[in-house]
Amino acid sequence: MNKMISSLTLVLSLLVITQAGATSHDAADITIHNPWIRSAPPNAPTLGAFMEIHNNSNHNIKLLSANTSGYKRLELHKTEHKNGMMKMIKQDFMPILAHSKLTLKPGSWHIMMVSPELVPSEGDFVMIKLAFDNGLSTTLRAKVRKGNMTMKHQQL
Ligand SMILES: [Cu+2]
Repeated sequence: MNKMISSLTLVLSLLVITQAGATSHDAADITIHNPWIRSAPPNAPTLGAFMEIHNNSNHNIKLLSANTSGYKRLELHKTEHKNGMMKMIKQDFMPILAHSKLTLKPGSWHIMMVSPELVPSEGDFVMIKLAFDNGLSTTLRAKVRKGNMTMKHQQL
């Protein structure tokens, strides 16, 4: 009898934890629009992933990391102008301000996908997992497509 009660208590506790988790990390705080990856030649050493990240909450949120399988690693990058040059700088996080959005696009903020095992073809989808500092993580489906070539970025 005691054993049964303790299992029941465990189940109830788990339910409570699950529900608490759902409210404190409300998925609606962050919404991702238009995730895409710029198509690249089969021997490309890196690929760029782009999207709009909307923060619908009252507080600033940081994107801490991006992950996927089939790549050596994913890095958070920002292309900056320095002394007339365009340079990609690795970032520790991407800031998404309260009630604002961060646009990841060629020549600006982007996720750099380093050393693909196999470069995806145009029309393919790649799953990318994003982790934020509010505990939220979300997996998105990014379509591989042609992007406008920003010549300056290409010269890097
Ligand atoms: Cu980059």
